[in-house]
This record gives sequence, C-alpha cells and structure tokens, in this order.
Amino acid sequence: MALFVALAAILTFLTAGCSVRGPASPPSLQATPTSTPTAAQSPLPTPTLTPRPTSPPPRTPSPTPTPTASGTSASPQPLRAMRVERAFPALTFLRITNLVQPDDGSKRIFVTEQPGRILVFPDNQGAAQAQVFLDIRSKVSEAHNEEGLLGLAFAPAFSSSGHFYVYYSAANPRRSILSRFTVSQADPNMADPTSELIIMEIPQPFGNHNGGQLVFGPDGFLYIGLGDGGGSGDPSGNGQNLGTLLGAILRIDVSGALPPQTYRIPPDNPFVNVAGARGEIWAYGLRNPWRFSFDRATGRMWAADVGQNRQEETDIIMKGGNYGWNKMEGSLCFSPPTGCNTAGLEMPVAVYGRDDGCSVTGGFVYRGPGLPSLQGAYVYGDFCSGKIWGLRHDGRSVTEHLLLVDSNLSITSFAQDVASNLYILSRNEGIYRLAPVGGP
Ligand SMILES: [Ca+2]
Repeated sequence: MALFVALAAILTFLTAGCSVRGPASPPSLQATPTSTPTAAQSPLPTPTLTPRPTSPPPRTPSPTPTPTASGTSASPQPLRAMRVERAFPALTFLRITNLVQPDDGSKRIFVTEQPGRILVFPDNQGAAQAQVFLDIRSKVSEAHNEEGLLGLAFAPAFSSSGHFYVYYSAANPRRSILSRFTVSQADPNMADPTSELIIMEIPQPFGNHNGGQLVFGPDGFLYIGLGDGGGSGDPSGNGQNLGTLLGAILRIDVSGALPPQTYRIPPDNPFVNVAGARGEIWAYGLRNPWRFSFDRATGRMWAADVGQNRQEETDIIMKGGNYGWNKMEGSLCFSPPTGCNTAGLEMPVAVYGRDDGCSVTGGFVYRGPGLPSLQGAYVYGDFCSGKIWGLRHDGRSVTEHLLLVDSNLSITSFAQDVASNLYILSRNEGIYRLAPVGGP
C-alpha cells in the first residue's frame, strides 16, 4: 500500500500542474509512429572522453544541430518493438535518480538516490550489493517531492582529480546547490564527506521544477538544467527572463576558475555581452528540463521539457535558443492562450499529449553495441505512463518515430554507461534495459 501511496504522491507532484487534461495535440506532432526511415545517418566513431587542457578552454565543437551530410549511406535498421528487462537484478534503490559511470577504467557504476545518497557497485550484472559512496542526506531537503539529490557528473579528469559534482535541494532558504566533492584519498569507493566545495547556489521560489541535470559536454564544460522556479504557469516569468538562471540550461567552466571564483563563464557563451542577461545561460525558455544529454557521435544536445497541462516536449538544444516557455507549452500557445508571438522561438522536435503520459523524461541517442535497430535513435519516455519511444532525426525533421514499449516503469531517468549501453531507471525498483521482442 505504501508504494501505491508514494506513487500517487509522485504523480501529483512530478507532473506539477499536469492534472488538467488538455485537448489532443495536433496529429502531425503527436509522438506516435510515423514514417519509415529515410535518413542516411551513419554512426560515427564514439569519441572517448579525455581530460580537458587547463587553459585556455577549447572552442566549443558546437552542440548545434547541423543538417546531416554524413557521407556514407548505410541506412539504420528500422525501429522495432522492444521489451524491458531488469539489469543488475540483485540491486534495488530508494527513489533512484541517476546512474553514471566515470570513464576512469575502474568498471564501476554510481547511482544516486533522491534522499541524498550515492551508491557504487561493480559493472557486473551479477553485482550482489552496492555500497555507500557518499551520504549527504543531512544536507538534502526533500520537503517537496521534486526536491532531493537530482544530479551527478564526474569531472572529465576524474581519474586524476577525484572530483565529481552533485546538484541537490536544500532548505532555509529553499535553494538548489551545485557542489564539488572529492574522492577519499584512502578508499576510491568512498567520497570524502568533508570535501564539499559549493560552486553555485540558486534560490528556488517553489519546491517544484528544480531541473537538476548535470552533464559535462564534449567541450569539457559543465551543463546544468534549471526549471522555471516552480509554481504553476511560471508566475514570475522566469522562462523568458534572461536576467535569471531559472528556466534555462547553463554552461560553466568549473576547471578554469581561479579561487575564490568557483567557476568561470566561457567567453563564447551566447549572452555574455548582453546587457541584463546572465552569462551562464546557454539556452532558455524551459519549464523543467528533466534530463538532457549529448549524442556521443554528433555532439548534438537533446532535452526533454516537462509540460504544464497539455504537452510534453522533446527539443534539440542550440546555443542561445529560446524554447518558448511560458509563451508556449510544446507546440501550443500558453500565454496568451491563443495568438502567441512565436517569432524567434525554437519549436520542439516532438510532443505528446495527455493520452500518452504526463511527465517526459529525456534519454539518449543510442550508440550502444547490442541493439542495432536503435542505432542513432533518440530514446525517451514518460514517467507516468512508462511508455518509451525512439525517434530518428536527420538534422531537419523527424524521419522515424515509434512507441518502442508501453512499460510499467516509473521512469525517473535514462542512463548511459561508458560503453554506451542504455539503462532505464524505475523509481522505487531499480535498473532496467531494453531488449528486442522475440530475440535479437
Ligand atoms: Ca518549448
């Protein structure tokens, strides 16, 4: 029973204002199966993560979508139906929020639990137990159900620096904290709990829409997802306000900072020299970007933005892009409800309505070894419905889009290991993966 009560509570808050059932979305933009694949997008070699030179920072290999002219003509296999199966079946977690594998050769996997623990276990499907790597439950606030330990990213030079970054909620006053911690000198499977260096604190007006994604880009900079500050409908207009960090994806340099600075703003960020704008902002107009990722082959950034009442959206994030909230919710006008001015706004790649779920969870472009039909496809899902979709995009438009599986999972996140295997995290259970229906 407790589980059901907990799940009901989660649904009401994670969706935060999603309770009103809106009209169906335009059929052309519905996240439903569409055409057969036409794009000839060849998988490129997977770049390995390498420590970034200290200074000056390298130029951004623009995570900007470019029309595909990828050279070869090997067509991917068409998307096909999948099923979900348990991974690491002996391991269960309490409100799992992230799974991350550092590229340090240690073959370990790290998982975050929303109340404030990081656990570590060997990358072995037979792993019998996970051990506590860091416990910051005393620092983490879960006063609101969307608060907690939400993000984890290992520094690109983790194997030499021992640095990793976390994003969590704190109380009194309510805020989000981005911190760096360091691995213990004595035990690589323990973090030093006294090593916290606070990089950034962001006041949060409400308990919901905290964002929380942390990812190091292929450029070595740290990208951070921030929601609009919560409430309903973005009451302070944070999404369209470049003067606040809320409602945006940030890009900062945490390795090139000179103390007492804790980070520096990359000089090629899009709003660095714009009066009244925060230089940390990479893209804005977001409501609650619940997970984003970089395609390991193309460097393109994909994000999910959780909707208000009617539509959940998938975006390709471009430098300086305005993703519309709260003028628009997905492909629909929000404020004003009709006749909104869409000039200068980036439209979503795909949307779905309340018939298919209520809170989108962004995933990854699959570049893994085991599922050829998913090669090069962006995989994402819905927390409430458990549906998981795959889509292909040729740089201009969606060329293939399929409901891969209608699962029973409460999908808090997707994850990708060093070898690009894809995982699905189900809130109070554990780790899952996709497998072909009827064998490979
Ligand atoms: Ca949008």
